[in-house]
Amino acid sequence: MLIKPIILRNFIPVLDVLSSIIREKKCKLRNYFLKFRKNFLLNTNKMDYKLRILNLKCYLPDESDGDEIYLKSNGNKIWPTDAKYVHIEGENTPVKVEFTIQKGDSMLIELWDYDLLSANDHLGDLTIQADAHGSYAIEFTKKGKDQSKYALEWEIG
Ligand SMILES: [Ca+2]
Ligand SMILES: [Ca+2]
Repeated sequence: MLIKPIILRNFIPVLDVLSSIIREKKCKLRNYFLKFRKNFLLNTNKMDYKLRILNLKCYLPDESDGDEIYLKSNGNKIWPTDAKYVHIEGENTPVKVEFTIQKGDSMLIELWDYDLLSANDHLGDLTIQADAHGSYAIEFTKKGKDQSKYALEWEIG
């Protein structure tokens, strides 16, 4: 009859170790769950928007015989896609480029004039802010002392 308590007593440290392992695993599981929940919430708050750049409006070109215009974003040329530039003299020019943009994100658009004999002119910048669906038009903020006046029209859907 004495054997039983002795065996049981020897088991106690084993049980302690087991219970601490279980506690630790539970903690890891809980952390994993919390991390998953956080990522899930982050992902559901993100939303893809479709950005369509519609038109480039020129009210006044920089050069008297018109500008050789192209658009850049993040260091890359985004328009025109099939030529070096588009010759613009003061008109409404369809741009028709599309991007996927996430809600809340912004995109800086640079307006450039190509020059054959000198460095290209950075005519202006504007920021597209993807906050809500709708149609927008903003004038480029000028970078230099040129006389140009351009605006961009886009749509977020
Ligand atoms: Ca120029
Ligand atoms: Ca030029």
